[in-house]
Amino acid sequence: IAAMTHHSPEFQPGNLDAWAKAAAKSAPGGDVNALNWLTPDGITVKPLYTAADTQNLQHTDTLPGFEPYLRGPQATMYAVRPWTIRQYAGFSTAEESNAFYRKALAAGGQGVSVAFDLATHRGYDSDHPRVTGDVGKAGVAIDSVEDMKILFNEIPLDKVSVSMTMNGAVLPVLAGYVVAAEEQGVSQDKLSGTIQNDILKEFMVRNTYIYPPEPSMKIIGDIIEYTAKNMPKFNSISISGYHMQEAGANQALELAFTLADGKEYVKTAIAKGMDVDDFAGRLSFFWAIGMNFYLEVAKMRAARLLWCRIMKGFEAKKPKSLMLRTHCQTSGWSLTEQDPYNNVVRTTIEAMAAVFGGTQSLHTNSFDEAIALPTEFSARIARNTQLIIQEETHITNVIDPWAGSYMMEKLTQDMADAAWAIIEEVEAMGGMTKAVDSGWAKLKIEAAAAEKQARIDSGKDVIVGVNKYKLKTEDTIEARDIDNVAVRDSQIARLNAIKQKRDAAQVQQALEAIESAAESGTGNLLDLCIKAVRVRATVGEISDAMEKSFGRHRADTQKVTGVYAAAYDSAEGWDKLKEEIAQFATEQGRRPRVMISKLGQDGHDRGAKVVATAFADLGFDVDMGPLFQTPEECARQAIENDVHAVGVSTLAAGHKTLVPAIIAELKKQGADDIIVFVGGVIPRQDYDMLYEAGVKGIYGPGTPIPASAKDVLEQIKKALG
Ligand code: 3CP
Repeated sequence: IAAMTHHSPEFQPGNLDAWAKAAAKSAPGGDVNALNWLTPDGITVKPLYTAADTQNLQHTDTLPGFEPYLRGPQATMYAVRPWTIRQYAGFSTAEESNAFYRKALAAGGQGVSVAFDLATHRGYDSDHPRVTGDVGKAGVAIDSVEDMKILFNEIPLDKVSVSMTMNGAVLPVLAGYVVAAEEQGVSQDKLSGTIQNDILKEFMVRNTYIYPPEPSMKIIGDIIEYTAKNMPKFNSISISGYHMQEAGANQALELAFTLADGKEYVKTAIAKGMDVDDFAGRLSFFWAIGMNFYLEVAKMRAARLLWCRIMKGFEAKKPKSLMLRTHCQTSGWSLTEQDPYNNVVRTTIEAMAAVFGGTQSLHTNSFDEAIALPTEFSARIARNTQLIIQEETHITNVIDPWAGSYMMEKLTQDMADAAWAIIEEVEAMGGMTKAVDSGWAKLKIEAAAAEKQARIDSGKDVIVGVNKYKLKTEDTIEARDIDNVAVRDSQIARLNAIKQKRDAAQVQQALEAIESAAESGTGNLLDLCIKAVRVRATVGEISDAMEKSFGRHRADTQKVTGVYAAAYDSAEGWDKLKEEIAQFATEQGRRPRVMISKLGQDGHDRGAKVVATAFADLGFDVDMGPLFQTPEECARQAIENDVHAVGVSTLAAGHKTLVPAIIAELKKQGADDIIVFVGGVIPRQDYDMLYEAGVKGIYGPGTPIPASAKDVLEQIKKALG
């Protein structure tokens, strides 16, 4: 029988040489190699894989639940318990967000994931003058434990696991959650959940830091220490590659930098005198899952392989210390404003990659997120995407179903090798803190982002509905709008009420204890913050107490050059535009000068950086405003630098407040000849309002940069008469 099956008379299988000859007949230029895809990570993906590709791989005979956990951290994975459906949400007030969570849990959501507003992230109370445009936008406003208690009202914190995406104001927020639970009758040892608490990536990409790197790392050490001792079920950190990919990193870069960040946190905790096995089991990870389907599955498998290798390097012994557990979120960046229902399809494909990759928890984006915060309707479709995969498809019955695929096994190894090479490069620099401090890591990601944008703008990378198969007219869809003024007013009223009722002397004492611990480096800061929150100290007050000795971090605004131009290879329009800009310079005696600015607490600067790079490559004189400017500061800098135009990049829904404010400031400071244009995430229904306020150009997601640059040049010329 064996002989019969091996030499089946039913077919003649052919061999690789014969295949190459047959394939060459239809391959471009008769060359099979022309069918290879060189990924942005530098990995060659071939059109065909065979047993020869997996012959020497060590990991292919391993099992789920066993070292190196490549096939999954649990022996049974989804066959026993599928991943947690954990949808990231939060907006406006604690009352509204609480109502949203409760409805979501009742409709199939399985965990809570809190999005805080940018004022909270950056450690400001809602009454701070720097955050007028940010309160309640892009997340919920939290000023004190009273807000936290409302946020979790009737959500049993001993049963529902809660993830909190917080990095800057991580101490007062985590303390607020602990005290809210305490006042619900739930002790610390029963709390299960995760705090993001990953500051290194903030300095690279997300920018919601408060303090400089060194004290920030001390805070992380204190949190790992406190939770290991008192909150054994709580994941002390969610080491995140997500924001790196969102900022432009390819998969290998995301994987490498994230694992290297993880190494740095492990070193920090060990340096505090902790035993690696006492905390490593509660380190968790977070990946972005974009449209490179095969690469994403391979990335997740490779991540587990490498983390096990890294942790063995630290001599970790417990299985939980060696296994990488992760949350995933489908890519927000991959969503398009154009033809937005396509985003349901994109998100489904990405969710499948996360599931095939073996995620422990998943957020699927809503289709309208390139436009605004999700509506009830879009959030339902997003959640149902996961419920359908879990309950209708039978995908969950098989563990690590891509195992044994020649392609997937080889790609997993290739991805691991590509990332490991970068990790070694980082190690040679002295570790991730150094790589981040020097700006090297950030520039690597920004260069990848500029290259990607150039590939899209020149049509090499296809995005349906954006640079191919475009609709002639777009229907507007319903978008959620937050009345930021009303949220701010109600937050300020509650803050004032708390300040009147509490014992001021107790608060003062608790804040002084934090201040002196920050100063001396002794004592556990989370422990002290919990004590301060109990007596009703606010997020802003606690953050200020530490800022007194830690200081506030200011980032350099370096930018890459030449990368966009090198990757943009549709020369025709490009060269003509460069000539027009050169001609402008001849006529005016100087090049057109633009200032690209970020206003308010929105630190998402991928778009701003890519635009700045591309405009500079075209011949504009480009100033990059620092992050977190107020309109008044921005206007002053624009006038001092004598720019022709200010381009505001806005991604966190602050545009309706901040854009009219910058125009008013320019006028007030006597410079209404400086034109203002806006780019980023702006619902169509807000366009008229912005034009009426005096904006000269609005460039939404998907606008090719050369097109916006040409328009800006025209507007500058018009303004000059
Ligand atoms: C699971 N369990 C099992 C099995 N599966 N036990 C036996 N057999 C199985 N097959 C057990 C686990 O060991 C665990 O128990 C428990 O069930 C829960 O499973 P889990 O896999 O740990 O799942 P979960 O509690 O959901 O935790 C998932 C991780 C956590 C570990 C990833 O960190 C997490 O929830 N992260 C979410 C992070 C997040 O939502 N971030 C939002 C970012 P034990 O614990 O007892 O072992 S939103 C950012 C958006 C962009 C921005 O930043 O702006």
